[in-house]
Amino acid sequence: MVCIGGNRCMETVQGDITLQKVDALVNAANTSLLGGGGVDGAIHRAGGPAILEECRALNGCETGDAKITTGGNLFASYVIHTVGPVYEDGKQGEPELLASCYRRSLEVAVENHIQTLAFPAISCGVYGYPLEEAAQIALEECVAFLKASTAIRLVRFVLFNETIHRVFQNALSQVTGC
Ligand code: AR6
Repeated sequence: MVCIGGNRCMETVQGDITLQKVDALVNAANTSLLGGGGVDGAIHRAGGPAILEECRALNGCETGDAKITTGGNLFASYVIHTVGPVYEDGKQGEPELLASCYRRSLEVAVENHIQTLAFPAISCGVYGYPLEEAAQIALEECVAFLKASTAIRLVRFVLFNETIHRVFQNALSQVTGC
């Protein structure tokens, strides 16, 4: 775990995001917000139909933006749904859009008085973002946010397998110098 300014911490763990005991989970959704596979499917399955019902009222979400629902049956009280970019060649605005997912998710968290949250590796599954680049962007954006704001106490990255976990762990050390 790496802490910034004494009380804002970041960590990487390997595991299933749906089991995390934090205030909010971030979901790697699609623009319809009506569910899908991967982490999106897992969150909707674990949280139950209340999440989808709330999502229907949100009118979708643009790539790079984030919207919030409650957490249904999850331990987490909220789910922040963000939409990562589909990776093409890295020259279609993908880095800015991916950074925006993390920033907007953290902004929505602060607006809703959320203090602890868990992120998956947004865009690193079906959307095909190269892992090292995605991890660097994710960590840089979150570190910058925690340096500028005291509202969030914990950002946990929950990575589904050992390879992705190692990449995010290295990026955390590199970005923070710890
Ligand atoms: N906990 C943590 N990470 C997970 C879990 C889980 N339970 N399940 C999968 N992952 P993806 P994307 C990891 O494909 O690339 C959906 O259909 C997975 O190993 O879920 O942003 C949406 O509806 C990978 O590292 O999201 C969209 O259509 C990471 O989560 C599309 O996929 C993200 O993989 C979004 O694609």
